[in-house]
Amino acid sequence: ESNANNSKVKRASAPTIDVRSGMDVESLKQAITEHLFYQQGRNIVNTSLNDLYMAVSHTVHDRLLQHEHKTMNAVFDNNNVRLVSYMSAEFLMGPQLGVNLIDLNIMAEMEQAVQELGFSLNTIMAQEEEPGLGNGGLGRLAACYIDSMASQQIPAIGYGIRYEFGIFDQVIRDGWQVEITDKWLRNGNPWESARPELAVNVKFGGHTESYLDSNEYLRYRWKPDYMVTGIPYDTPIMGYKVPSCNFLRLWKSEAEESFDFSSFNQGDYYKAVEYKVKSENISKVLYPNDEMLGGKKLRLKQQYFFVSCSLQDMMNIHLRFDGKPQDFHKRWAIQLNDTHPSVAVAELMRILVDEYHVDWDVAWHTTCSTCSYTNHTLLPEALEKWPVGLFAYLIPRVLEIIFEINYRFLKEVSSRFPGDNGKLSRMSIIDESGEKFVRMANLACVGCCAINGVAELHTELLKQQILHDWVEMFPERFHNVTNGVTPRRFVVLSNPGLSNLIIESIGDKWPGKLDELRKLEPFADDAAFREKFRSVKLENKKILAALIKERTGVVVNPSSMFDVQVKRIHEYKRQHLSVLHIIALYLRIKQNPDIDIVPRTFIFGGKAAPGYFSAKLIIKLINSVGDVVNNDPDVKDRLKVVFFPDFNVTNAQLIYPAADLSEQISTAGKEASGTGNMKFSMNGALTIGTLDGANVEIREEVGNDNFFLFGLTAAQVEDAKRNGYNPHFIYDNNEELRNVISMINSGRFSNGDTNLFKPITDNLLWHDPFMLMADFSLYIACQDLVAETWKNTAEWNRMAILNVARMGKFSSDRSIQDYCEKIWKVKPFNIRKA
Ligand code: F58
Repeated sequence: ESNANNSKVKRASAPTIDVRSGMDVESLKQAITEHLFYQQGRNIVNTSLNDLYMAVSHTVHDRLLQHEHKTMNAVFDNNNVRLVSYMSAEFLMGPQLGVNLIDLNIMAEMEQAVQELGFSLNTIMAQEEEPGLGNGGLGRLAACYIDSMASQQIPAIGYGIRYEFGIFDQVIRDGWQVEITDKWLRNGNPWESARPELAVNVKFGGHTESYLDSNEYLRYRWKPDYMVTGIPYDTPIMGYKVPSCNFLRLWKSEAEESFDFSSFNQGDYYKAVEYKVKSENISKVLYPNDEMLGGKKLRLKQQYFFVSCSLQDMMNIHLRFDGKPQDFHKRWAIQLNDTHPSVAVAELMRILVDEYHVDWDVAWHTTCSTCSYTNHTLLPEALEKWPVGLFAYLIPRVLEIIFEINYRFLKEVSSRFPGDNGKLSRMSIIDESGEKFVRMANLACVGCCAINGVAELHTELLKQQILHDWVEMFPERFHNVTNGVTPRRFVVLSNPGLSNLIIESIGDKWPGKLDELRKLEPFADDAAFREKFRSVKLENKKILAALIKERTGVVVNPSSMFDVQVKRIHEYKRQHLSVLHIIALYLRIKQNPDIDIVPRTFIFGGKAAPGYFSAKLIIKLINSVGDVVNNDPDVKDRLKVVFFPDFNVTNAQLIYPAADLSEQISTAGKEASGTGNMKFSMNGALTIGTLDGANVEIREEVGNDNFFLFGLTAAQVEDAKRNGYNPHFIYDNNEELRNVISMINSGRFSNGDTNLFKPITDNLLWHDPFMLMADFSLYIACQDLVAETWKNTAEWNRMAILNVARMGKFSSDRSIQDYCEKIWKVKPFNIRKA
């Protein structure tokens, strides 16, 4: 009683405290303390670090919800707003607490609040287990884009799958990758809210029937074998220093209740349980393949499940605005992140035609006007196709609709290109060259009003190569939108030292308007500024060095050049080309131990798909070379090789700021864009790279003199292939290359085992599909130039500062503006003015 009275008295004397939305230190402290008690049942004196992390995050989440609520009210009050639906099977979000504090502009207040409670914010932030719901670039791009849409005040929802297990955790045992299940939800997730009242059902299996409706129209209905319920989980996505807050809606699959003990399970308990397991399995795990996709039935179920849930949800929202079903495209612009959600084209047709009885032609116009498709790869083996039989078995009505779309489309092709049977069979949605497949890229190209690549070179190659027929048919559909990354996460949050230095020099507008960084250019010639820049980098390298020691046991020298390649492990990305360079340097030292050589620390990180043998062997090779080089007294610590385990967004945030040299060395024409390349440059690393993906545009922006270019061009790669490329000939004529390969084959890095790395060296000598042999000498020469440049510290830092200053183009804010103008025709919606 007296306590309650006391607190009343207290409140009356401190009227400024607002536990739910106050942004001042006192309100934050009180909110944390209350969450700690009422949600976690703890006091500040007996709290665990995780309970404290939960309380701090709930405190921030409360504030986000206020913004989300206001944004959605303003949007739903306005009948003329077109919303964006970003559909993606992956969202590689990374930790949430830090970015949300930056977006809300309360980092300093929270630091102080937590400190006054006796803790450090960094320790609390380190507690967060990141949602790794993506493989690599494609999933991370989706995360950057929903950040930028909120910051640009574009009303948008990200739609995807709430995988219970995200991308596996990687540990290294005896130099090999071992995969561990990612239990990211084990300690709870304070950022999401389940919305069971918005659940929807998705049909699977069974058969279709025709019937006559009350107007005597012939209609079809789908009698499924079973249904699965999708439960949405929402995570607020705050804009940077603006009041707009969107959300990410991820679907979890559950058994549909009425089916549980329905007639088909009547009295059969085990069958009912089996059905429950089968339903929950759909959103259980993310497929960890970063390029090739096997014809896995569960993967197709995942795709259809989240697409159907999302479209039903979007239709519900549309109808709530009093829209007519056929006006769906006026309410929504859908962006398909690769072909993974491209079944949306057929599913939207099914909803319009079967469920809302819209005429086919009207529905087709609505569908095509709604959907757009982004392609992320030129590698033919990565183009998705599904056996027709699997489609028929899982989603029979959707397949019928695809057949109908295809029939009508092929009629159009033959009338436009009479007699061109080659074109007809290449453009058909159904591949009939052998076993029949549904080609998902073709479905997307038929049913989307816009198709885009992710960098200029990539878009050009798309038009010349895999989508050539489509350009001839629909030239107006093609666009380029060069990728971008969010500077809030990858500079402001990851690199506070650099951010503060930039703010001191040019003010604090740049994180929301990255072109402002141009104002840094004059500072490149200012020796005092260069010195501060160098010292920020050195501090970042010390932090990374400590972490490397902790995670790998290897001691590295922070003043050596940090030469970094972090990305998924793949032959086309050529991590092994960098290994050949390391061995070449090692050989130079062995041949002449007193040689003057620039001290370097080679840092690798990245996951290999669990079934990708060659990629896993490359990881083993990196670790094996490291074991020898790091422990050879002749090297005198001048070279160190580190494989940083479990590369993820959290680790990335510590790695980019500490890099001196960024390795972007894919075979020209193979990397669609790359986005790590942008994150490195923004943090003041220089790039050594090929003319591939967005490297081309990065070099254009930073200037040829501030970029280390080497290697064949995409056109030269194609020419060499056409003219009979002979890697062994190159090997025979290059002594350094021969010595490098012989050293691997001698068993020097494999305890005398001369067979372990044979699959790699044999492949290079006899096939070399990614042309390492062709680029080897050019790469080595370029690396020698890098080393020469490094010796001139002032010059190196001048170049690095110019890289930072010229990265404006690569903010994902610019990419989103491009999508808005070229593709979505959507304008920012200012909720304050609404
Ligand atoms: C990547 N693709 C591209 N796919 O390789 C990269 O060049 C580009 O910058 C990035 O997309 C963003 O546009 C990529 O990450 C995947 O991870 C897929 C996951 C699902 C299976 C197929 C590959």
